[in-house]
Amino acid sequence: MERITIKTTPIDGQKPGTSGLRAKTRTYMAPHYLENFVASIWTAIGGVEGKTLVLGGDGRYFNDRAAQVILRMAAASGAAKVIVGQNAILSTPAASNLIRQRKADGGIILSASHNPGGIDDDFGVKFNAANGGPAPEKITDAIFAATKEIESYHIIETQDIDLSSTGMTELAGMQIEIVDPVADYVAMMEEIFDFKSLHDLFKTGFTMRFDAMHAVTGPYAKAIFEDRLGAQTGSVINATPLPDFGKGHPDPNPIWAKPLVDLVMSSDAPDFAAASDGDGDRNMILGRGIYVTPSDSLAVIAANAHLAPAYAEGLSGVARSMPTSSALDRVAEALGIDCYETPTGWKFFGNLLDAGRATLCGEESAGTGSDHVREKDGVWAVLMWLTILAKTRKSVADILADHWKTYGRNYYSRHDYEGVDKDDAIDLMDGLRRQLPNLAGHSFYGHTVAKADEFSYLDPVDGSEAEGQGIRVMFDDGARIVFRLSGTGTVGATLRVYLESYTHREDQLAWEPGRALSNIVAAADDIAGIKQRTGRNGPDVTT
Ligand code: VG1
Ligand code: CO
Repeated sequence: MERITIKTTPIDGQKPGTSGLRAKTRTYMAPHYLENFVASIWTAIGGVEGKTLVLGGDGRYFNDRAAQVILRMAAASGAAKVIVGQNAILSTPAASNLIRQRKADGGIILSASHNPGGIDDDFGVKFNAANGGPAPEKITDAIFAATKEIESYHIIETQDIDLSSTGMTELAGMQIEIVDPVADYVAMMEEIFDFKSLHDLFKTGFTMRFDAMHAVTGPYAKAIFEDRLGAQTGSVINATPLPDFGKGHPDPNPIWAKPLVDLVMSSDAPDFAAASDGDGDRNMILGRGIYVTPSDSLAVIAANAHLAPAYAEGLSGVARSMPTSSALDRVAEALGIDCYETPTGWKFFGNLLDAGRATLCGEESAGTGSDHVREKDGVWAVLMWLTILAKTRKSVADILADHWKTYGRNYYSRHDYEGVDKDDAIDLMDGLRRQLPNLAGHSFYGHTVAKADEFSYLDPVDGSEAEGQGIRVMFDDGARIVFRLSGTGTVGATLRVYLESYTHREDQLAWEPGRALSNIVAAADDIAGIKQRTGRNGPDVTT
């Protein structure tokens, strides 16, 4: 066993995006790519000497190899200890929990989340700080700066460490603690929720289907829903994590989890269904005959959070990403609490959660979470819904209908144009930017623009600023269009168009979303010239 120093040169484009650095797996496997990035993380956080880190990932192709490299690099740079999930597996929320529980100095999560996995698909690495949350921009900027200057890195030359059973081991003086990836997480959920009342719900014959999409949540979901709460064996499907997610796209939405949506729309529908993504931080909620949009799910959870023991005393405040619908704002108003609007990406919620300004937060992209960790948490969101169902004994459809009656309804849809030429996408955004000063007062299909701007965020806790976070066109009737480019893709550009309209008229609460949004969709194309600039006739993915 020998500590060696390897000479290297900077690699272009190692800029962390919305959630870590994502790239094609083959890119990550190329000489020095992973090592350069990891060494740059060490540099950005002032080295790892004497520090304790958490390490784990969603089990996708190359997860196991990357974990070995990172352990050898941590040991070579003097880390005191790494706490690693068995077989290098940890869901993202479980990793966040471990960092906090063990008071670690930070952690590395190996995941490209909802992106497909496999040698020809995507891989990713993300650094989380000591609060358990994704590194804020101050740190990700420092990581990127370090990738541009790196000249060498240190690594131990050794055999692979056996990570297949729990316990303690050691590498060149660094302790390695291999932990059960599920146990601590289940213990935390038992503290937040009333498992007995959820168990009682299943005893009534309540049926559920959870699709783990061959990703990381399978073992977590089986342990909680089937083993602890008494859901029928087989309620959790696609429960075995696979390196290529069974060649699926582990993104819980009506496109990629279509079989589950088809099931709830059929005569065999269970009472409740849900799915999670590659790394276990996203969720999709379904009831018999109904798909719950993530923005509505967030609002319903906020309105009913007090039903779960951990939130019985109420919420200090709530937060949502800017493109998320304002359904949450209406709940916050009724509760008399603050509602913060942040840029896309969980890293912007960390300060609000740490400062106790927000208890609950969420994004339109199927992410919901609370201050129990510093990541969004798919299984937690499902338990929140089960709690609401257990305490109210209403159906998912009735819960939504009642919610809309009380607060009005924000119709919502997101249109994604994937693999767009990068320059075309940049031109489209520039074109929008140029129109901003002149849009107010113009009418499109009966909706008049009240205000148009480019969103920027001033963090109320540390005063940091984030600019260029999406173009917003707001109409005087509560409708809104947001345009932004994705920061998680690995090829070309993805244009995201977020569409929203609002009604409180009782005769309009049960429309098809397509009908409620058709004018807004047409307005978006008129304003941005999507068809003309991208050559696309319609979105690739609609959620
Ligand atoms: C997307 C979502 C964003 C989410 C991010 C990471 O980012 O829009 O809301 O936080 O993915 O989620 P973007 O930049 O592609 O729009 V995950 O589950 O992929 O960690
Ligand atoms: Co994810």
